[in-house]
Amino acid sequence: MPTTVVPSFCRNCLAYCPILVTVEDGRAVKVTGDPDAPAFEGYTCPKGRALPAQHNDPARLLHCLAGDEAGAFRPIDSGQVVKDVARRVQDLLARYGPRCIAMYSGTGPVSHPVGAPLARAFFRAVGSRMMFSAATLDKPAEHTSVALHGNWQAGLQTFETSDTWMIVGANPVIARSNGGPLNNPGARLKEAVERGMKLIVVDPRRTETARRAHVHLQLRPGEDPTLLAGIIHILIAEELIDRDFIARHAQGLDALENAVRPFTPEYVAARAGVPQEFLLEAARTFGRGRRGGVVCSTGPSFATHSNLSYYLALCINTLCGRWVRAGERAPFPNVLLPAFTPRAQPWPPFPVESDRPMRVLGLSENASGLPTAALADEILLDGDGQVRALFCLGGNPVLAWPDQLKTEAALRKLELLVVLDYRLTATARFAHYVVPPPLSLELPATTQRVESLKYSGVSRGYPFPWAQYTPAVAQPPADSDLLDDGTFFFLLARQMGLALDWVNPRGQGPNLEGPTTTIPVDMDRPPTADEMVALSCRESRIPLDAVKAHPHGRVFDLDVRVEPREAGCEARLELGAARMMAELMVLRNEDICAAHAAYPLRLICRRANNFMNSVGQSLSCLSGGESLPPAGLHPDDMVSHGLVRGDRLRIRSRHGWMLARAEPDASLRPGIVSVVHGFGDAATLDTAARCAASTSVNRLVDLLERDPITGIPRMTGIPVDIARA
Ligand SMILES: Nc1nc2c(c(=O)[nH]1)N[C@H]1C(S)=C(S)[C@@H](COP(=O)(O)OP(=O)(O)OC[C@H]3O[C@@H](n4cnc5c(=O)[nH]c(N)nc54)[C@H](O)[C@@H]3O)O[C@H]1N2
Ligand SMILES: Nc1nc2c(c(=O)[nH]1)N[C@H]1C(S)=C(S)[C@@H](COP(=O)(O)OP(=O)(O)OC[C@H]3O[C@@H](n4cnc5c(=O)[nH]c(N)nc54)[C@H](O)[C@@H]3O)O[C@H]1N2
Ligand code: SF4
Ligand SMILES: [Mo]
Repeated sequence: MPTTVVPSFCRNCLAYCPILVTVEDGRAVKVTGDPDAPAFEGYTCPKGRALPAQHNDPARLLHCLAGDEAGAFRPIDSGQVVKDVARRVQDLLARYGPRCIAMYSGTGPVSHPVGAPLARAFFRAVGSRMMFSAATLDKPAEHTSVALHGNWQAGLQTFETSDTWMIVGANPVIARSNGGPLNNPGARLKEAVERGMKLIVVDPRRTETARRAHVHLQLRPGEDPTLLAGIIHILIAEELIDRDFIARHAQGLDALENAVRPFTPEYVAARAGVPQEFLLEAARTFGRGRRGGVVCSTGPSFATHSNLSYYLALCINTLCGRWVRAGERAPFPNVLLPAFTPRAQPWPPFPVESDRPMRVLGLSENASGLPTAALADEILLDGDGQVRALFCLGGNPVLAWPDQLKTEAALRKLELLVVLDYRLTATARFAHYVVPPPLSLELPATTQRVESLKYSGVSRGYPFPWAQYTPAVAQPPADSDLLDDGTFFFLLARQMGLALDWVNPRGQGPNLEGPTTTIPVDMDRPPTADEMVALSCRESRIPLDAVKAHPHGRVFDLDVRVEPREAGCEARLELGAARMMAELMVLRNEDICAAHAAYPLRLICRRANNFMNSVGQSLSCLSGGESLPPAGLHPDDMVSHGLVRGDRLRIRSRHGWMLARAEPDASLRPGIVSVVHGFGDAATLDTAARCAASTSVNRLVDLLERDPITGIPRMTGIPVDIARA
């Protein structure tokens, strides 16, 4: 077969960069950026370029596996897996009812987003609400803050059109994350600064992003809510707020003003550990700017008071009136999502907690969904409603959930664990069945998933009408027996005699852009992956065929204008949510001098350019064969601990310990250890795995300090000590 070069896009992370794939005999052999894709300029990162290595990885699973009690696996036909799992699920349902069947979906579905709707449909069909996801260990406050504050239907002013921008605990240059542009973020940031944008970055590390900042607030980890309250104090005191916007669209200013009164610049600067003049400069720069936004990511999400940090960030946007107004071009007009009418009006707040409690940890189903932090305990606690079967859809709980040893105990206790993954991951090693899917380049996809990021928080996705479709460009390996995630759940449902329906998301919580439609799925034969893509785009603004006509993707010529507030709309953004005002008081009264003599350093996490969470460490082209995660330390801390670059380091928290590789990093605030998350293996299996297991940062994380609404544990600013191992 000849060699061809075909356009596609990378689905490793939610930037979905356009790529060119060189295909030989149906196999992907090379990936480069696609210079013909508008807006991305041929940009890719090492993970994208490693797609062929991932697809051709000798460790890739080509057949389903069945595990036995001793932890050994044997290949098994996919049809047999479907029959076995169906029988076991039916038996559990008959004995314990639907609540005993749960799902955890991780970041894997980013690579194949149209599988998840059928997984959810399966759960609806069996009557179980027990659908958990990585989103509640990631940025659950994106949802709770919107529930408490409300959201703006037309969206936040965009990075592209702003003259100030504040990024709190994100590093978009490396993570293509919330906070910055997705299309070649390094170049976009450089351009923005050159055209005069004043960037404000809040991060304990002078990151690749912070290097472009006008003001970098290199705060103590976890002091984000203090710092944001301080900024609000200054904005109000110096009258840098948009009183006209507030009067028309918000309420609760007096309560907020009172609650932030004790957060004086002196107090905040001392507590957060930043120079007072930097704090004042940041607030004034943002307040005096014409357009801009404050956005948060994992930094403040992993700290305590995460809902409050995100809430205060929304309050700053509202105080400064940074929401898109009537007559302006709508920043997120939907291309492959259905058309809607963006209006210059709020979606009102909604209840942040439901009256559906978990059995454990005092948590409930909440605006961010079901708290994954509670799932291990839900499995471990005997009794009515106990979770006994888990479907793990593209996730790696052993490395991603807090308290690794508890996670492993829970997975071991399950009566049925089905892991849908392409490798025998740390988690899959506990499975009764492992079902490998075709990989991304072997499946069709669209960029719709990135558009729907705006349904999680504010300012996410492409703020321009970009869309692309890719067919499958490579073939699954010869003689493989793979099931994509959607087909697996379809076959399982059919085997159990269930009918599925397809529902596409239309918004966040009760705030919908339009009515959701339910499409019955033809249960006679499994839909092909392309038919699933078509279902997801059934009501798209631009028909899928029109997007397919541009194989390199296209910025569509959509000029959707924001409509004014509707007559009769009473909705207001809430600046003084009682729960948040009370939490500000708690924050102010915290004993910040509480000593941690035995644990003098603070652990923070970060992403690395070569890995997507736990994916990539096993590919030598990305890891360089290194199995220990890098742990950055300020050079002074290296010296005082007698460490040199490359030393094996033992990091200990009150909960556990891990091994890492010491790296001097002058960009860090002194007193901090910055570890890349996602390394490791299962700790309670064989000896070989046990050595690797000690490199997971979740050995150090426990559930004692957790958010009262979302349950997300403290994963940054963890008191630790270090020693050479
Ligand atoms: N201490 C600490 N804990 C953390 C974090 C941290 O920084 N520190 N980060 C948190 C965050 S932000 C997140 S999002 C979570 C991550 O939580 P998870 O999503 O549970 O972990 P990942 O490592 O991203 O696992 C993704 C899995 O999907 C698989 N996969 C990839 N493509 C496909 C596909 O097409 N189909 C299927 N079925 N599987 C696929 C991969 O092989 C991989 O095993 O961890 C959280 N936990
Ligand atoms: N290359 C790469 N890209 C990824 C991923 C990956 O693993 N690798 N993972 C994807 C996923 S699942 C997610 S959720 C996103 C996450 O995207 P981001 O949230 O941008 O993740 P990071 O790059 O780790 O940036 C978090 C920053 O928070 C800082 N930080 C730590 N503690 C604190 C604190 O207490 N306060 C403040 N203000 N900052 C703090 C860290 O120093 C770090 O620079 O990235 C996605 N993209
Ligand atoms: S940033 Fe890297 S991993 Fe993410 S889509 Fe682009 S090439 Fe792929
Ligand atoms: Mo994440």
